[in-house]
Amino acid sequence: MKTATFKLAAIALLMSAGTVLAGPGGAGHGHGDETAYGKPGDPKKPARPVQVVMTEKDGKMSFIPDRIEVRRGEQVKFSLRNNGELDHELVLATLEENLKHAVEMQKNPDMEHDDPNAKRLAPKKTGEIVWAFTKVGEFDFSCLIPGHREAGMTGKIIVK
Ligand SMILES: [Cu+2]
Repeated sequence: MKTATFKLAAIALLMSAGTVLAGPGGAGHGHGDETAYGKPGDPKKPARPVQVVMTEKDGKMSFIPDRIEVRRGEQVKFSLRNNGELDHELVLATLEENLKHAVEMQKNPDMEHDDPNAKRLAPKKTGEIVWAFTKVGEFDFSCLIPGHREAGMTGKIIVK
């Protein structure tokens, strides 16, 4: 019951704040889904598998690993696993976008993501993100649930 209510609230929020919260490149506006940090991957094409584990220990939260190097043009399949006791998410973006998004999340902590660059997982659950890194640069992945990034849940992707 509770979850359903949250979901409805999240949907209502997403609808009312569409422009602010639109996903990568404002998905569905006709220019592909190319973003400053690449684009959603094609599951039919080969991808380098990368395991990322979400953990909590002694009040610290983290991603293991928290630094991933990628070659430009490489497609990566992130296999995510939440080993913690709380919900966690991985949101892939530029650092600037993630910091902005974190502020939105503080206002709407129950906001849920259904974007190709993000995945939220309940404890002990697994999930996947397939992403094509088409641009060189340093990018961010963070858990934007309020307090989690601050507790250490953030990492870097370096595309060379
Ligand atoms: Cu988290």
